[in-house]
Amino acid sequence: MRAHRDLLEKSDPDVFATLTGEENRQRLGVELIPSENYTYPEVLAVLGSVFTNKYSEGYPGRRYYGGQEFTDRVEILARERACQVFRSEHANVQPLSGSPMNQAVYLGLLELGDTILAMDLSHGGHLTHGAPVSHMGRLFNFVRYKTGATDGAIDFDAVRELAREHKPKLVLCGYTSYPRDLDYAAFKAVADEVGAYTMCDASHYAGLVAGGVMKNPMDHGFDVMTTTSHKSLRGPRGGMILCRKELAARIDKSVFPGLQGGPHMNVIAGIAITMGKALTPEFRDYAAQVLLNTQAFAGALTSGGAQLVTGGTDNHMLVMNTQASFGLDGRVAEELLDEVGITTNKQIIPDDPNPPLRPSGIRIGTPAATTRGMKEREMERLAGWMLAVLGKPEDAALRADIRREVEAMCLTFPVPGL
Ligand code: DSN
Repeated sequence: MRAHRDLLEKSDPDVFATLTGEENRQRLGVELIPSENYTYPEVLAVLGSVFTNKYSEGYPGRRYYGGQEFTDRVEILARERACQVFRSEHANVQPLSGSPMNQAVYLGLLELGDTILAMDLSHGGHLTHGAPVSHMGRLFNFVRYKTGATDGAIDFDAVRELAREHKPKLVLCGYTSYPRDLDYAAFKAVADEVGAYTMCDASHYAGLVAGGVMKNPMDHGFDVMTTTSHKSLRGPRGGMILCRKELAARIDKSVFPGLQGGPHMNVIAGIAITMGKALTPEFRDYAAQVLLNTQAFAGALTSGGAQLVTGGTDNHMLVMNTQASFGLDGRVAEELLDEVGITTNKQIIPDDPNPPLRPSGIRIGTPAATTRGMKEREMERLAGWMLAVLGKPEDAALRADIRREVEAMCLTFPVPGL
């Protein structure tokens, strides 16, 4: 690695400067975007390895190019380990990322124009769960369920009514901005009643499922679970589709040749490593600490007067209503926190009256900070700094002081791989 860096520094100092700049940003700031993490040094090693040189269209034992002895072996390792981690009968580890992963499921199991019942986007659903600006919103007919106004609970009588009325072919749960666990048995009962497939997009919290601290949709008879590999799982940027074996051929065909060409074998090697790590006791400890950290964060923020969507959290994230808490929209809050080295992201909240680029809230997540070894005490310090910054948006001197404190704390928690 050292030799590769030296070569880059000499041959392309402009790109090298962006790399070292980003390394410093990561080292000196706290990453609280709930979908981000610091991957394992071993994963960094295979991402920058000769696996990136290889075309491997097809699947192990059925490729369209020669020279597949080692790519076959590593893809089989990734698939077998993923099945073990999530107690699934089949795994496809080729999706290039989260959006094509979900698209491959819809296109593999449904006909164009079919109805999908999914979570309302402002209540936490993802773009690929039917946003009108996503191609999926044009190709399929999405009907949306919402979450309860105070505690965020899902009203399954209302979900069942929607299902009876619209007869979806797929009932989809999972989310990108919702701080609670899900009742998979209740979703499955609704889907069974109308003869629909069940699918969970667990991209955000799959690491907590793997670590045994959140429920696993595959334990509740779900047909399909999708997850990206780089969020709470700490892997490379990629996607996985887990499914029952009866659906395996349709899913595989939909990913390749239906939607994609050559898989990224360096990423698949990284997924194999990530799944191996997810099977260890250390990973269970990590997942448990992520939950302890979000709970400590939530407690400190609410006792300081902040308003959290649903009132708290069962997972790795918090959604703060910055408008109601501090009279600041999410964009301003994000920018103020950026100034002190605390990275969050602006976020729409349920039925947000404001537009997505100036929404009413921010998301806060603990997977990355937990990877650095931060615990409840650091979460409380971070919450205190956030309350101070957002409570006094006009105070630039305060932000300069807090930035120094954030940097000092960060230097005592090294980023893995740096
Ligand atoms: N961009 C991801 C997130 O931040 O939730 C989802 O794709």
